[in-house]
Amino acid sequence: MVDLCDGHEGAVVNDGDGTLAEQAQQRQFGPLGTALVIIPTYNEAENIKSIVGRVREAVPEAHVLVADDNSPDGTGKLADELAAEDDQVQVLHRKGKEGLGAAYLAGFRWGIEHGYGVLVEMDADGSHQPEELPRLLTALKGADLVLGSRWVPGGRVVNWPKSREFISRGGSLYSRLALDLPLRDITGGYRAFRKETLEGLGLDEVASQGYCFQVDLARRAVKAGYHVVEVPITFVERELGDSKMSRDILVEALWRVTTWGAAERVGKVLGRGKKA
Ligand SMILES: Nc1nc2c(ncn2[C@@H]2O[C@H](COP(=O)(O)OP(=O)(O)O)[C@@H](O)[C@H]2O)c(=O)[nH]1
Ligand SMILES: [Mg+2]
Repeated sequence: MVDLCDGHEGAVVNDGDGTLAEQAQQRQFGPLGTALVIIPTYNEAENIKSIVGRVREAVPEAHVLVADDNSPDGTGKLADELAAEDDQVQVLHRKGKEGLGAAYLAGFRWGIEHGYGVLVEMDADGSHQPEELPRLLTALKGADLVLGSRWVPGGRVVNWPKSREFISRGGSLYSRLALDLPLRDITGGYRAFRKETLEGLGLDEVASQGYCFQVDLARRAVKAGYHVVEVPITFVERELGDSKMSRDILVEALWRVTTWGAAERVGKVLGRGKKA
């Protein structure tokens, strides 16, 4: 058996001069509670059984919450069947398609209310390999938030069209520069949060719907001073079902990131003015 719990090997703290890593070493991190893996779904009937099975096998102590937006293809019903057979699988049925961000927010709230100590984000389509989750959870022992990262050394993508890689790399680079974030993969959606971290992010004010939801949470975590670690992952493009990525989602991301970046710069200039 491959030991995936191989300490902090491969974990990267992208803070330039190492200050944050040093501070984190001096900090005591509390024990991790039970993990809840939240899987948002919209039309993932072909993938749901496989992904839930893989999570249960890779991390048997973790629980799974499928957050389904009333998928017309019956994903919610299939998830109910899995939940009926397994006490560690639950389903959150939502009224209709409201976007990835809203599904995760509902899942986080459900998980916190039900006493989970770690909340994990994972796509349903197999792009985020459950077999890599132990490495994320191990890194979380010494961090507030762990990002599965395609764009740190050791991270990679498999079967992704060049166009998607370009958009993803560009999105992370633009977010990194516009928002001054010391992170490489800012748009990725394979993450593990401590409950306390989520509670400190002001989730009630998060309005982002699509993929910029991920940028929004990363930005809030860094600004709040949380210790964020990136762990390399191998992202595998889906083989079954369709991507929900759309032009609207990209436009929302570009618009919001630009607005946040501009607001921060104005804030800094005004702050400087006040001190002078
Ligand atoms: N509940 C819910 N899940 C969604 C929604 N949009 C996307 N997802 C899920 O979010 C995950 C990532 O979406 P995907 O289409 O694979 O995006 P891509 O990997 O960027 O092409 C998948 O598990 C989708 O089923 C939504 O509006 N609601
Ligand atoms: Mg996908």
